[in-house]
Amino acid sequence: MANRIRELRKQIGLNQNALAERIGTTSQQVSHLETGRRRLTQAWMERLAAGLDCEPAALFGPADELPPTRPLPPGNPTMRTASIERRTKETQIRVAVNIDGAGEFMVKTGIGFLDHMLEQLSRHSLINLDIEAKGDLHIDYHHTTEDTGIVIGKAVKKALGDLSGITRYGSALIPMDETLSRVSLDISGRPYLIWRVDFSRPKLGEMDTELFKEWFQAFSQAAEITLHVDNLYGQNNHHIVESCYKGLARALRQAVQIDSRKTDAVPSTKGVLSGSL
Ligand SMILES: [Mn+2]
Repeated sequence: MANRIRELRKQIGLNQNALAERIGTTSQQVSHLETGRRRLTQAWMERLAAGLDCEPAALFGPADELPPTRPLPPGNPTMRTASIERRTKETQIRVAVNIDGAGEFMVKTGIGFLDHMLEQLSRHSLINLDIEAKGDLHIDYHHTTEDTGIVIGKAVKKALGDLSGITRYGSALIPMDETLSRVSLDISGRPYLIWRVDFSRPKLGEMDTELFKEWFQAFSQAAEITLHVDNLYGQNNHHIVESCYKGLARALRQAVQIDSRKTDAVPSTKGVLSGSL
């Protein structure tokens, strides 16, 4: 059955890019959803309905029963979304995030293990994450790993805007079998990484284990987050790094949450989050 996404989108005067921005995905995904190349799951229907300002059921049905719609104001008043594209000689990366998502992801970096980690990040933070990266993998995985950290960090920062209403702090203790890791963070505007994680093997899959610190460093700098990552104990290198990504996800989920007791204020006695202490 054909859907009416395109029709509804045109009715409120949005192009594919604008709708993509609004729901935290790429225009290519919107195109796939419109043509049916991408399956319209319940979660996608809810995102699209929010972006199109209609009920999910309105995405289907005969054209003559279109519900009345009103033009939307620019930007999205309900969801914190952003997309960023970054091109260098080493990498080309597109990222879209929706902070108020459901942990849906479309991750393609060309590095299998990194995809696995970024999928965990999305799934456990509930931040929707679409990422497409093309990097100079024929050299090594360094640039692609670091640059995905930069672009995801930038997208998260952009989507969070002026930080008003956020909980700001988050922390998580994540066990995986024999491993336990702790992640604490402050969405402070002050980038800082403490990384106390050691690996006993140089590689996981095709990936150098030393690159994980590079990713966390890049992310914390670009997102302007103070981030402390400690592996308290553990033996299995896959568990060690995965527990760090899951910890980041869980801590972020807490910290980006709108604090219902103080929804409109920036959580700082300075009235602004950035720069000096
Ligand atoms: Mn795993």
